Amino acid sequence: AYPDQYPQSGRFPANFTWGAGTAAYQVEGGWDADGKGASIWDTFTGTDGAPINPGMVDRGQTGAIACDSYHRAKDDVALLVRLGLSAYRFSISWPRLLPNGTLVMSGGAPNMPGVDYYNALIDELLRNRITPYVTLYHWDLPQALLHDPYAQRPSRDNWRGWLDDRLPGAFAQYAELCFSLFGDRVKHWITLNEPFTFAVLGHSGPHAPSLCNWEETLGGCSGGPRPAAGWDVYVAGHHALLAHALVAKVYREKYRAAQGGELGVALSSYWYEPASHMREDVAAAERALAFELGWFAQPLTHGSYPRQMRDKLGARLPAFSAEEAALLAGSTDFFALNLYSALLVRDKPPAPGYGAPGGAPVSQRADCDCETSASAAWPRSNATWLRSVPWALRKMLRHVHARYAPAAVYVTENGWADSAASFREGAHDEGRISFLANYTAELWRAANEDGVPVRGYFVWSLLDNFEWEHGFSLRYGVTFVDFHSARRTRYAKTSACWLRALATGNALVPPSAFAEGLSSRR
Ligand code: GBH
Repeated sequence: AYPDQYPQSGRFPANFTWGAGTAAYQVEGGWDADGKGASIWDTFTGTDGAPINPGMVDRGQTGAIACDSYHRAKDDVALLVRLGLSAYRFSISWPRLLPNGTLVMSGGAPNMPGVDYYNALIDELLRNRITPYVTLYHWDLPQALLHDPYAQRPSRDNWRGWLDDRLPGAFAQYAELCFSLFGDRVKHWITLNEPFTFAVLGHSGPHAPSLCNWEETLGGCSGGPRPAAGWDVYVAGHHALLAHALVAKVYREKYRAAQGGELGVALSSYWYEPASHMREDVAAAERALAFELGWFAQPLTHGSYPRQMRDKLGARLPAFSAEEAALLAGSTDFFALNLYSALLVRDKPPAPGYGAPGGAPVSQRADCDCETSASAAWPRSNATWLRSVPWALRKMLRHVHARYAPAAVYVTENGWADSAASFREGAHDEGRISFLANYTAELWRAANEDGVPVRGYFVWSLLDNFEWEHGFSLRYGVTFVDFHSARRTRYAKTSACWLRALATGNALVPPSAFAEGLSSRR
């Protein structure tokens, strides 16, 4: 429900950006169309014929076709137009442009059909006055940059993906290619989507390449003096930061003057709320935030890791050289926040012998010395991790404003999961409307009452799509996609209609007002 104390009306600042988001692997399909190379997700899901990493993706589903957006980009733009949105956040598939990861390994030139695809998408958006917000990396690393035992074609030079210190250079080369190809029309770049997620879930969890698990299969990950999960995630995160820093340097030195664009990194984090007023729990909640948001936000702002991380991790946390620190500090032009939910935090001292040889195994989650939980009062979505905690958005925005003082903030993702696979046009996804209405009310308060310089908000997602390890079982779209139809037919959910009212009115839309509008139109 929409609480009584929420504003019943409220305009957003003029020129506020309302958008929706997707990511290449989640919607494009066309996994090997027209010269595209395999990504680590193609391999991980078994699309390229490699053995599937057992049990990783729900029901063995893959993004081989997904929403077929590779062939239906015009339909997607038409949806955005119908929604009255002024911006579209999508990502570029690195192996669609560079099938083998680098220019040299890809024969010295980008894959032209891939270039054509993104040119056509960008031009179609601009023709419809929709501003592209382009993510360069949303987790689909070229398989060629990762030597792994499951790949059909192991990489030539034993690349180690994000654990490889050559990766930042390879990424900067790919990013520069994108600037030179599309930067005349794209002015908003998100270099990386959620480095936390791909560093942690990709190197100790259920996301590709799940390298730690694979090395475990080969006998490399279990115990020993260097337990991989406790080191690799921080190495991967470090390389992600260095990759962004290199890209920012290239953009500023060679493209910014001519193209006039801006760069950001989309950072995800729960809001962490102390479970009590006890000093230990308050400190634990700050620590939890430092280990998720601060891990990336502080280097990007100040060129250093949070004190709480350095204190706890010692040698497990890589260090920045003075030069790297200088490149990183202030390397974003806007703060991009993916915010969904919150957790309650209690202090939890480490198990005896934690991290010592033979002691309890280290993990990124355990490193924080926190115990987290969700309140039973927070409504559940169909995703276990995602409950509706609207005030989490306002608290997080205030925190970002106070701690990092960015010139501009965009909420680059916020959304709700349902799972009903049977509904059609007009289906009433009340849960999503309630979630979005409450969160946008908190967004409004942050902008109007707290002075946070919020410039835009992107719903996740434009479409139901391939939800990573959950396959197609979780649906985040304001648009329903019929994955059984050959055309991947799209149907507007009721939330699409609500979103249209929000975006075109540039003002809050309480669910009750929306319901009245709906029934009076019938
Ligand atoms: C976004 O991440 C992604 O950018 C997007 O691709 C995806 O479709 C969308 O979420 C919906 O899931 O056990 O606590 O580690 C959101 C951030 C980070 C939230 C990983 C879930 C895993 C649960 N996600 N997290 S946890």
